[in-house]
This record gives sequence, C-alpha cells and structure tokens, in this order.
Amino acid sequence: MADYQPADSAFALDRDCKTLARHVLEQLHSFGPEAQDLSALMSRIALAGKLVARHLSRAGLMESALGFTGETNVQGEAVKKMDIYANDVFISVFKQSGLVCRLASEEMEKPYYIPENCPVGRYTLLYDPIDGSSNVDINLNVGSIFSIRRQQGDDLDQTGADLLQDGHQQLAAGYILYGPSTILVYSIGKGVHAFVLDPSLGEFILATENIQTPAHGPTYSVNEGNFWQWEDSIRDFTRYVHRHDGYSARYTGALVADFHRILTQGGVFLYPGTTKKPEGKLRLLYETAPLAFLIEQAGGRASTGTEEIMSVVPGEIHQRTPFVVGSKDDVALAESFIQDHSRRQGTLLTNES
Ligand code: P6P
Repeated sequence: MADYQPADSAFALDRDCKTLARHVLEQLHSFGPEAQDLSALMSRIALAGKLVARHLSRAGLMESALGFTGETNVQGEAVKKMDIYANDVFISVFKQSGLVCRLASEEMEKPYYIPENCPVGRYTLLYDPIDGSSNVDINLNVGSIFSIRRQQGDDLDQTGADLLQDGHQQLAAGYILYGPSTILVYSIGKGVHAFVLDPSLGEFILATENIQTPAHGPTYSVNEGNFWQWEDSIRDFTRYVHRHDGYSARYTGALVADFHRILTQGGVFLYPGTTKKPEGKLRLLYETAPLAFLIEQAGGRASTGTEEIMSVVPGEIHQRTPFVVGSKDDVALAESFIQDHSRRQGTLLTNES
C-alpha cells in the first residue's frame, strides 16, 4: 500500500488551518510551556476580537451598544458603551485561564486582578479595548490594541509597579482592526504577521507573514486641526510636506487604522504634544509602546520626537507620550525638524545668557 498522499486541495485546507495558535508555536519552534502559554494567550485575544467584532457588526441594531455611558474615565474622556463592553470582554476571556493575573486598560484607573489566576498566572495584559471610539457611532474603523508582559514579582500591594518598565519588556504586542474585514496583527518578536477573521470558520486565518514597512511612504497622518497648538518644529514639518510633491494626508481619528496604513504602505503618523496636552494624547503602555514594538519588527521606527518609544520608562500606568511612528526615513525627517528646532532654541538661550 503506497504511503498516503494528501490531495492537491490540501494546500487550501492547510491554509485554513494556519490559525493564530498554530502560528505562535511555529514561530517559536517549540511546544514547551512558554510557547504553549503564548499560543493560549493569543487564542484568548483572538476570542476577544471575535466577540468585539460581532458586537460592532450589530451595534446599530442593539439599544445598549451605541452612545455614551454618561461616565468619564481616568483619561477625562467621555466613555462609550462600546468601550465598557470591549473592556469587559478582554477580562472575561481571561477568566479561568490560569494565564493572566492582571489587566491594565485605558478604561481602568488601576490594574484589574483575576483572583483565580493569581499568583499562578504570570502574564499581564495591557490594552486599549476600543481605540478610536469616536468612530463607533458612525460605523467607521476602530481597533483594540494589546501588549503582553510577564509579571515580575508578586505585586502584593496591587499597584502594578513592575509594569513601569520600558517597551523591551513586552513579550508580544498587536492590534485588532475592525473594518470591512476584521484583522489581527501581532508580533512575538519574530516579525509582524496579519490574520483575517473568516466568519464562516470563526477563526483568524494567516493572511500575510513578515510585514515590512517601506523605508519611505507617501502618507503623512496627523490632526492638522491642532496646528496652532503645536511647537514651531511640527508646524515647519507640516509646511514642508505641504510644499513638497509626493505626500498625501490621511487621518481617520482611529490610531489603529492610521497605523495599519503606515505599517503596510509606509509614511509617518504623528501625535505630537499640544499646548493643551504637552506630553501628547496617546498612552505609552497600551498604545504607543505596543505599536512601537510592531513597527520596529517591521523595519520602521517609533519615537517621541527625541527618544525611542521603546526606551521610555513610564512614571505611571497611564503616562502619555508624543508619538512619531512609521517609515524610518519619514520618522527621521520629522525628527530633524524637532531636533533642529531644539538646537536653534539652545543656541538662542546660549546667546541670550
Ligand atoms: P484627535 C482616539 O481617541 C485616539 O486615542 C486615537 O485612536 C486617535 O489617533 C486619536 O485619539 C485622535 O485624537 O485629538 O485627533 O481626535
């Protein structure tokens, strides 16, 4: 009897079996305990993405899905019902997992602890459950951003102090982009990979491996409505791209959507400091650091304008940073305006003294 040979259709079947869980184990070339943990963590995140995608797809038909809760979160932002739903989804999918003891989120002032998982669970999920929630009520792109860190120490005072470390402590990072299709993009430090949700299977299936960000791209993405709140350096950069051919402005109001365009097609996204928010609007631990992890894995860069995002050590869980992210040449161009301006200011101060 000849050895069994899978049929030609096996390629299509095998592709449908390239789930996130399998991909993590393939990436690590291991079936060991940590590999199994990461595989299980990513599977739970995928489940959260499916639950949020399902809720978003029917939001217009459900009383409790759209609009505001009437509350204000720790950021001082009005809370959307979808923010709370998604926040609770990520908590629920990790219950009885034995994996995640703590969750830190844009929506919660302090980390949330899942008692049955602590102290067994040695991982912490940091996340923005719905990024760009102002887009929810108008059916435009929103996303979820996540980062996984290993818990260091027992955190007996439940302050999450061990989370106040730089971005190199991240084990994995990624996002889910809810759009015409729902995609999940992640990295465990071995390249950036994109999965597409196949609703007929209820699985995220591998679509693109090893995404690379071009060294330069045509897009600049920034909210020019803040122009008069910016430092002169950012205004000068904006004037430069206005006056030079080959640049197009794209800005959706959802970081994940704007970032995904930059990650895949090149260009630069900026959320600089403003007079109202000198430190910027975006939060380090669950927005800029996870995206910095990804862009560096894809050959791009992420900085505050003067410091690599991945090197920033936060003073508190909800610390914000200015954010310049994208193609390495385009980030360097934006930085050159910022650093030239700092040098000029330094020279002026020296001359005046
Ligand atoms: P602005 C959404 O609130 C968010 O946090 C990001 O998703 C987005 O990039 C940014 O804020 C938009 O802020 O001030 O331009 O409306």
